[in-house]
Amino acid sequence: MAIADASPVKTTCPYCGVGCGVLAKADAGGVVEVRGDPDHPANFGRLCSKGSALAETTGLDGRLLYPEIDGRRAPWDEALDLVAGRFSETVRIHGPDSVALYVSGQLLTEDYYVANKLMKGFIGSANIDTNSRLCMASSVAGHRRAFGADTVPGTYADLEQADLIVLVGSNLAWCHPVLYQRIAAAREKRPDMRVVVIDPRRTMTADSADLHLPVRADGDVALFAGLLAYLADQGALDAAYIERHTTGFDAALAAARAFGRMEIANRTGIRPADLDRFYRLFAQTPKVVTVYSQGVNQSAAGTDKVNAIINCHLATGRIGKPGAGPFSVTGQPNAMGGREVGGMANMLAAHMELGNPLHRERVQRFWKAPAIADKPGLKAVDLFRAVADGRVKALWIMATNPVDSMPDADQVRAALADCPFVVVSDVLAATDTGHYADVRLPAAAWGEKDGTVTNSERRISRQRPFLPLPGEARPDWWIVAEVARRMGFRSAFSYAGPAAIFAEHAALSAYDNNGARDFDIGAHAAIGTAEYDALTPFQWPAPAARETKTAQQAKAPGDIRFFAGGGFFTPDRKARFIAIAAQAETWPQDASALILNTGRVRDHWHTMTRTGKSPRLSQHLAEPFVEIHPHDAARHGIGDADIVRVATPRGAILVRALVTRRQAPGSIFVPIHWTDQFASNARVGVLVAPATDPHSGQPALKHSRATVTRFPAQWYGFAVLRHKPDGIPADYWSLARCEAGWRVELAFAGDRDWAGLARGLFAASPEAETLVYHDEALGRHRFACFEGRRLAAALYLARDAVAVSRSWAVEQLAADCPDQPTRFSVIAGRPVAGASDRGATVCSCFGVGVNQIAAAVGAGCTTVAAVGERLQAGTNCGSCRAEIRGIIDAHRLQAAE
Ligand SMILES: Nc1nc2c(c(=O)[nH]1)N[C@H]1C(S)=C(S)[C@@H](COP(=O)(O)OP(=O)(O)OC[C@H]3O[C@@H](n4cnc5c(=O)[nH]c(N)nc54)[C@H](O)[C@@H]3O)O[C@H]1N2
Ligand SMILES: Nc1nc2c(c(=O)[nH]1)N[C@H]1C(S)=C(S)[C@@H](COP(=O)(O)OP(=O)(O)OC[C@H]3O[C@@H](n4cnc5c(=O)[nH]c(N)nc54)[C@H](O)[C@@H]3O)O[C@H]1N2
Ligand code: SF4
Ligand SMILES: [Mo]
Repeated sequence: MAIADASPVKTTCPYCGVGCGVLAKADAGGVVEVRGDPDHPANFGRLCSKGSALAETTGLDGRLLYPEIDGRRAPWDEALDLVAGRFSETVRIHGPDSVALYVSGQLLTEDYYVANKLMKGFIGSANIDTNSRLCMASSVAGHRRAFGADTVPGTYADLEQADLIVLVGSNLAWCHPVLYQRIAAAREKRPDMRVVVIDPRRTMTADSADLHLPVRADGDVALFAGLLAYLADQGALDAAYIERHTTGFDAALAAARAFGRMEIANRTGIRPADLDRFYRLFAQTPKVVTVYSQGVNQSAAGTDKVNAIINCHLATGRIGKPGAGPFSVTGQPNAMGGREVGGMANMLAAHMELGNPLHRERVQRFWKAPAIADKPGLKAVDLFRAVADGRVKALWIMATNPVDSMPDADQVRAALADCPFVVVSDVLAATDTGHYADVRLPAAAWGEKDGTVTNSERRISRQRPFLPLPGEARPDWWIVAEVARRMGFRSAFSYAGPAAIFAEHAALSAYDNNGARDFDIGAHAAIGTAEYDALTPFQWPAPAARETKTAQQAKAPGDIRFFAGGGFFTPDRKARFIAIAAQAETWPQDASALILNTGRVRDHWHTMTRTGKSPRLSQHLAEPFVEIHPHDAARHGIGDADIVRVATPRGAILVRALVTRRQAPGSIFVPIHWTDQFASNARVGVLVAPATDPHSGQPALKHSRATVTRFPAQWYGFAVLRHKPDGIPADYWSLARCEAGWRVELAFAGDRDWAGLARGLFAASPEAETLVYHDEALGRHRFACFEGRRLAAALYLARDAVAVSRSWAVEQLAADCPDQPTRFSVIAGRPVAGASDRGATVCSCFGVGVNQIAAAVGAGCTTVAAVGERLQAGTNCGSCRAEIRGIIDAHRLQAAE
């Protein structure tokens, strides 16, 4: 993948909050190449599987290229006038709180800034919330409780300098893979470094840890309360730090002690010996970083979990020091930028407080705004409730797909269907949310858009375009500004480009600041277009030279960490310990129900609007599934690869069973990625209750109660198709991109007209030749359709799971089939585990399958490096190394048996 001639553009990966630098370019024919930017301090050239496959996601198939009103193409002027008119009219008749924006951590900072400004300063309501509410609102609330501001104290380098890394509710190997790789590289250099993973599931991240604590769902508060008490008992506190820089320690310790050993054992479900091992390790290791993510945030006790963790770091003074601190890693590429512009319903711009009249007055003065929101707006779950009951009458959704990603997702869908006016800005024409839009606005996508993002370590990087704007797509900031201007706010939204917006944002961060607020990038307040275009990644704070007073004074020059020497953003400049009482366990005690945990897989991103376009990324896990422990599977009569109905009082979905001991008994895991665009019925949001954390309003997306039953499938099917099928008449189906087309899994509760089904799916041309094979006795039907020398489509049906190798079948779409023997071999199907069958993809960079790796291991490759040498697997992005190690270990176990 050499990028030669034309110099590539330095930009940033649009996926996770690691914020890796990417070198990208497109040739004259539009062929895109990407690789890691060796100069970017987040990744130093590394990329994960998703980042490496970015070039496969920039095609225009499925893009929304023109504005649409009620499904018909409309000129921009008409669409913008309509949106501005309806919003203005609704505000005039029903007041500012009758309209709302629902935005996203995938907007650029400039887009986000303009949307927030329009809503809070010009419409005069704080009804702007974001999918970040589902993502890290609990971390924000926890930071603000403890530090007085939403400050992430540490940096990525701390992960390499630490002697102990504790990963809480974080599947770093899959979700922040480049950070995981940085840790893995540091461990190779310093084998004494320890990693502890606290997660109910045995994830790929847990596989490579020194200690995995399979905590019971939401046992984290008890676990860290136990740690605080242990630290006090063992004399492992930093009394000087507590005394000088904090308040509330005694109350926090008393609350922690109130849990007691028994209670902690019950709530965590962890063996006391393992807990002690972890507590001892933590107490004895000064350089410890605790990384946490959605297993912490997405909980009814999310904010308490965050503060339970921070309490332990404050108590040991392990914060803001090299190799030590609590570290909330953010999910989306610009979650942090959204926090900086104050894009949530309870925040104000530039880390100012909506509840503080001085701050409100200051922001209004700076914006020269006619109004300023004077109370918090509705948080995501409440926002959609207000849409449902008619309080919100006009809603504009940008860069997020709430019909899939919200809890109680069918209620969200119904609310949108009933809402008088829905606008959706998206890059794709068909999404589950866009379906309910009155107006669809085509946004610029990654590679086309131009602006900045902030990663998890407060580093601001440019996203730069290397592709032209297709069709009539426009940047999100432009769309918002045009609507604002048409609502009558002309001068405040007359930006020449993103540089002007960024400069205004930087100026506001420094306005009346003087070190009183953490977020200060005043050094860039006068930035011009040329400097903006040349801007290299930098971390905040970056105050203008004259402002390096007060709070910054405590720091050594160039020190980019916070709080090692105190200087918190509370009125007394001290951190606050939070006394956390045990919450009553309120789960319904339905013995047959299992805890439903939800989350991510390695190679897909959220609702698959981008990764679903990549053949490589779609091969790792090609179907929606439920992970279930063998005991629970047996108890409910479920076998591996059965279709399972997972149900809660809110709804039911159909997914494939993946029976595995990685899942703890009593709980199941379903990934979040499959939407109505890719599966018959697998939107897990439909099942999840809209319970929220009382402090942050973040929904408890990892903890519902669900039942499982085997779906009584009589027939199973598998198809490969050159063309995307248009409507699939099966009780269960799921669709995935592959190299030369699409692959489809199917299941049926009863008999069908199989020939008719094949005809419908194939939609073949009249010249096509179809071969057919029936075996009534064995219960098999097979159809293969050829156009010229190529296979156009094949369908395999069986009474049991179809035993045809998926990787082999997918390859046949691209193979040459000139004569009857090769055509009959397609109909015959290569059985699973056949000699040259690659098996399910493990390494998506080089398309290496599980069977190939197993064969290499069998032939003597006993290390990940040796497998890499032979097959290349794991040698590019490294995201699959944990899986390769798993295959080696399994082989070793087998050999020992
Ligand atoms: N491949 C991939 N990477 C991504 C994304 C993606 O879609 N795909 N999305 C990005 C985004 S926006 C985000 S927010 C991050 C999320 O990154 P992560 O938070 O790492 O991912 P999740 O899979 O949501 O959840 C993490 C883990 O929390 C565990 N967990 C569940 N309940 C509990 C509990 O009570 N206690 C503890 N300790 N753990 C629990 C789950 O078992 C799961 O393994 O990933 C980012 N990176
Ligand atoms: N049950 C359960 N639910 C969850 C989670 C969970 O763990 N469990 N995780 C939650 C979390 S942490 C998150 S972050 C959310 C993510 O959930 P969503 O934000 O709903 O998911 P995405 O697929 O990222 O949606 C982004 C949308 O924006 C579009 N888009 C992409 N780029 C642009 C752009 O530049 N401009 C515009 N206008 N549109 C663009 C995409 O096509 C897509 O439709 O899901 C949340 N929901
Ligand atoms: S870790 Fe992967 S997904 Fe995240 S920013 Fe880096 S390349 Fe992109
Ligand atoms: Mo997220």
